[in-house]
Amino acid sequence: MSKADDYVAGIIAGKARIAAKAISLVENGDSSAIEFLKALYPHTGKARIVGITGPPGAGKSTLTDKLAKLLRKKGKRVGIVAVDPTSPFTGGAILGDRIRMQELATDPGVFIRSMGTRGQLGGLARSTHSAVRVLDAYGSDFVFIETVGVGQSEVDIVQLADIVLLVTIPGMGDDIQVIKAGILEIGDIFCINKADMDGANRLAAELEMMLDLKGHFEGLRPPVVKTVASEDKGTAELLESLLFHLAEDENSGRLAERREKNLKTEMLRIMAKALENTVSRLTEQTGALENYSRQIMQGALDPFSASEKMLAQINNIQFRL
Ligand SMILES: Nc1nc2c(ncn2[C@@H]2O[C@H](COP(=O)(O)OP(=O)(O)OP(=O)(O)O)[C@@H](O)[C@H]2O)c(=O)[nH]1
Ligand SMILES: [Mg+2]
Repeated sequence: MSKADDYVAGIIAGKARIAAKAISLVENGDSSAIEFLKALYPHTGKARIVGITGPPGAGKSTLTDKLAKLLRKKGKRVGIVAVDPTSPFTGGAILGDRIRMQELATDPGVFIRSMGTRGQLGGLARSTHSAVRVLDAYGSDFVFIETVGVGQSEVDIVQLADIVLLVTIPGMGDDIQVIKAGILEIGDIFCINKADMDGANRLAAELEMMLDLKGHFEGLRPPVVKTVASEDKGTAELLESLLFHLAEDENSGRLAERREKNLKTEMLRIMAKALENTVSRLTEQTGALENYSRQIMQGALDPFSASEKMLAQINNIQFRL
């Protein structure tokens, strides 16, 4: 049995240690990971992938913790990937999240993983996609991906998740402006957390009004749900909304449509990455950049023709995570 087969067998047998090791390989960009990811793919697709995004400190982790506990009561297995854009560290724990999710961390039906984005500005960790696939094959019924909603990460999470829960909080002043500028397109469910603070009702009314104005929705109209995550209030209703939305999307075919669309984006990303990797290896190994730039400087060539020549030398595409 190959190493890849060992990983696949361990992951689908629900062995936490092997799943953790597999995610580490993926995080380290180990090219051997591609082998087991290929073999793992047929074992994926069962988990529902839930993106949770919103401003820093909005209560995303607290909400995830509560939703996960409710799902555990229903006998569901839960995977959680917390992406921390500020952390250069990977594999380890984000202390705050671990504290907030301490009880969950000892539950064998829950797998929690924190990932740093390694200095990539915005966006998901490069390996988030693959980590989610591992947790899917591992037997999670739901995989939550928590990201801080800054710039690119919102867009990225839409391209990965089956459903996106957008968390907002009252009292952020012009925050609603941010919502207007495109957030409306991203959330499938709007959660107004910290509803114990002033302004929650007004924020809810404003959101509903903006949804009225938008008028047209590809799937269900996004519900607006108020919660106080720290007191576990409204969280059961939030979960209801989430499950209802997912069921509707599945029945209407929208879930499959969305997954297909996301797959296209993923393939484009894989190919772009592979070409970039192949080009940089080629130019490093052959010193072609130096050669050609010299020729261009001497007036013997132009950058397009030089690039054409270099690309023509590629006979083997090297994939990278
Ligand atoms: N008043 C109030 N505080 C809350 C509520 N939910 C969470 N908190 C508190 O808000 C703080 C931030 O909560 P987190 O769950 O860490 O928020 P987060 O969005 O995951 O934060 P980052 O991951 O750092 O962006 C914690 O101190 C929570 O206890 C709520 O509904 N009301
Ligand atoms: Mg958090």
